[in-house]
Amino acid sequence: MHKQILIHPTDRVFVLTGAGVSAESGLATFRASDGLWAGYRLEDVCTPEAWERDPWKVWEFYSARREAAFAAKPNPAHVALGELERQLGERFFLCTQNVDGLHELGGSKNLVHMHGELAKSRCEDDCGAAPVVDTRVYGSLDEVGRCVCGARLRPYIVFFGETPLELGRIQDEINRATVMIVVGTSGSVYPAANFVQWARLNKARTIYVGPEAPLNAGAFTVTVEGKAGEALPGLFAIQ
Ligand code: BV8
Ligand code: ZN
Repeated sequence: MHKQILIHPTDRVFVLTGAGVSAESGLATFRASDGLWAGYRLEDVCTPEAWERDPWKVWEFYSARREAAFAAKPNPAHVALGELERQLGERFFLCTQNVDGLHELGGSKNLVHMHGELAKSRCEDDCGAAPVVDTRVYGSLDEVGRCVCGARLRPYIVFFGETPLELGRIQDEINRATVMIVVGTSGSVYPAANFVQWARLNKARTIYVGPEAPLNAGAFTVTVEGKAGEALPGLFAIQ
């Protein structure tokens, strides 16, 4: 059991999560040896060039991700974060890099998916139509749905080289946060890996939770070593 983290009545908590928070739900992370990138090169499935070059390869990868994510269950890490939000109300904000829906299933309500969501698709021509809920697991390119404008649907995913979603809202929430808790992310992708630096500039307490040190470990004042599903329940003492 780790030393508890005190959350004071004036604290505003910003939580950033990565693939590690879904690891105990059985979903592969990216950089583990048997991780997602082990089977695919990110250049082949998660860049605009990859989409132009071979849209089926992209849909094959994200259809497999949908299949896995929709069969997964939230784990105690998701539930603990849902509970923390219930206790803190609007003093809590969750930003996830994950595209699965496990935070919502774990009880989180006030969150943003800065890199998109598996359960949605969007127009490949960015015609202005809103993303659509789409949970289909496609078997071939000609099965892939069409936008109202007739263009092909692409995954509602932020590819490398594309701008993450809701950065304005994220920036506001970081500026207001007095505590930043980062859970289960290697700190290898930007701008998410910079959030902890922004929090430090605002004199926030910065806490990392995970089994191994992230690349940006030096930016954290407190490190809670362990799996999220074991370390998060009971970690926070709300004053
Ligand atoms: C942008 C899609 C401009 C959905 C993803 C050179 C230098 C610096 C930056 C760049 C550069 N060249 C290019 C860039 C920018 C680039 C980037 O950062 N590249 C990297 C490779 C260097 N970034 C971008 O292109 C981004 N856009 O920069 O636009 C801009 C910038 C600012 C403002 C406006 C415009 C867009 C990046 C988005 C790419 N899409 N996902 C999907 O397929 O899922 S990224 C994807 O990988 C994730 O979403 C996540 O963000 C990222 C990292 O993955 P992690 O979540 O950290 O997972 P990982 O496997 O790496 O680590 C798992 C961790 O869990 C480990 O630490 C492990 O210890 C831990 N763990 C394991 N088990 C557990 C656990 N923790 C807890 N409990 C456990 N049980
Ligand atoms: Zn369209």
